[in-house]
Amino acid sequence: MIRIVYLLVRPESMSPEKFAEECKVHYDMSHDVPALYKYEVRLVAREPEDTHVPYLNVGPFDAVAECWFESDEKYQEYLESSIRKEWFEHGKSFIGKLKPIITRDVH
Ligand code: 3ML
Repeated sequence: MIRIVYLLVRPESMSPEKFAEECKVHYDMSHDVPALYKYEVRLVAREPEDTHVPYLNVGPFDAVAECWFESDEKYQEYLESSIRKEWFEHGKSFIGKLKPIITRDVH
């Protein structure tokens, strides 16, 4: 499984409420994107700093998302799809900045 995590920052001019609404629209749209096995987007609710190990300050960001793909072939199919391109157009309308992180299994 290919899994890509994203940190999302809302545009400076957009309210948190509008950003939350657009995240929901983006989540609903994800169901029509071919070869995307799963998409999740979650709003940042709190960022506790009282960690048991030294705190890493990252951000600020407003949401965390993840895309799952079953294989490299499916990922290619996703990239080539016109519905995926429309989805990204919607992304451009509410994502101010994006930090992608391609993750891999521990073993
Ligand atoms: C890549 C993506 C990260 C995310 O949250 O949504 C997708 C598509 C997009 O950026 O519009």
